[in-house]
Amino acid sequence: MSGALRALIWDLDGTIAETEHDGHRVAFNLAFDEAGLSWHWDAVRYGELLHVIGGRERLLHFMRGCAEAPRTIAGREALAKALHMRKNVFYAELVGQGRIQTRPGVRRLMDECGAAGIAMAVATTTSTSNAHALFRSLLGEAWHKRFATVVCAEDALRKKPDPHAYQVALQRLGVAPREAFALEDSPNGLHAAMRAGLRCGVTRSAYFIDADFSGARWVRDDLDTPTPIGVGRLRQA
Ligand code: XBP
Ligand code: MG
Repeated sequence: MSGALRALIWDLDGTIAETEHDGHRVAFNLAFDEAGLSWHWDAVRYGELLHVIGGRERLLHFMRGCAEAPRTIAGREALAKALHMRKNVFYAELVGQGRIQTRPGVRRLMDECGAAGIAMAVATTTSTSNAHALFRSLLGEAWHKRFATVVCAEDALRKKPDPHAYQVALQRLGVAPREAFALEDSPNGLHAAMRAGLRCGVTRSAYFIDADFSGARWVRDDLDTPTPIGVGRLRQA
């Protein structure tokens, strides 16, 4: 496989940055407060809900078992849509305040890929507005120059573990699955990458420390520990 690497495809939430506990979760709770709802997602509850991919889908799932939620499906869908929109506004404000940082080794590996001529893409199930707000905060106004393409929820309507986001990224990159490598933090993300035919390495995020990552090329706590993962290591994987 050595030398065949043409592209690195990054997952976003949990992989590039730990966005869930201090970002999305806090923003959901701010949206609940603003709407006058008594709901509050603590760290443990949010960890359970994270198995539902997509913020709007997560809200709908939560409402199904909640007495305070609207009784009709249409009512729940309308509320989920409204809350999700406000959550994303709060999220953009939070990341704009610099509350979220890149995980160890992320910037270093991005720089190495740039120097080695390896194209980079993002395949995420988060909303476009969230991805752009986060990248602006983490990487500055010129963040988009780093990536050949950024595939978000609006570009790939079937969410992980469906491989759609990765398939769209591969198509836009113009590379075959065997020429690319994916980085993920969650079992759903790993399965999405594998189902797209990609090799995938995992940097476990806080909510998935004990998860099963069978099928990953490697599983680590981050890209720098115990030794830095570089382009050479991705080529060999
Ligand atoms: C993570 C997700 C998202 C975020 C919230 O996606 O599952 O739903 O939790 O974002 P990934 P939205 O790991 O693929 O980046 O509210 O925009 O869905
Ligand atoms: Mg993730």
